[in-house]
Amino acid sequence: MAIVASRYNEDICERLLKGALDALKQCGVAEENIKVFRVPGAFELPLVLQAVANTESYDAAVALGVVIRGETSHYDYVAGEAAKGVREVMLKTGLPVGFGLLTTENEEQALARAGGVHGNKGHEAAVVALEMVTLLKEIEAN
Ligand code: INI
Repeated sequence: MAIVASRYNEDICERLLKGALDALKQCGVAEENIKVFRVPGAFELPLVLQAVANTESYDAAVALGVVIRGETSHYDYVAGEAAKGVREVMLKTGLPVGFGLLTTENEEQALARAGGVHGNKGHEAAVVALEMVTLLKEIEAN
């Protein structure tokens, strides 16, 4: 399992990363089978996910990042392109990617989804990535 995590809004992203690592541990994934790659921001997630997919060494990946709306339209480009890019990598390479990218209006909303009252989207994304691995294997076996 590869985890690609953004450094932007790092404190919150670290909480997502902790959630993802906890989920993988709970699901029995050994630490030596988890590799964490860091990218500067969410915009860079797709390229690194594509590089991960191209190694053919990983069953799945988890994409983690936090995009918080600012005063300009930059948010829309970063969040939109990151989401489209992740989908494109999945469809072009067949690598399942758990999508743990928070896109929120403010820091409070992000914190609520990074181990706060709305759960931890990193944890959820990791569980989804594992579920997709099983599902794709099931389909291939039939
Ligand atoms: N990257 C993020 O992950 N979150 C943000 O909120 C953000 N904002 O607001 O600008 C952000 N920008 C950086 C972007 O992802 C790229 O790293 C940068 O544009 C260089 O390519």
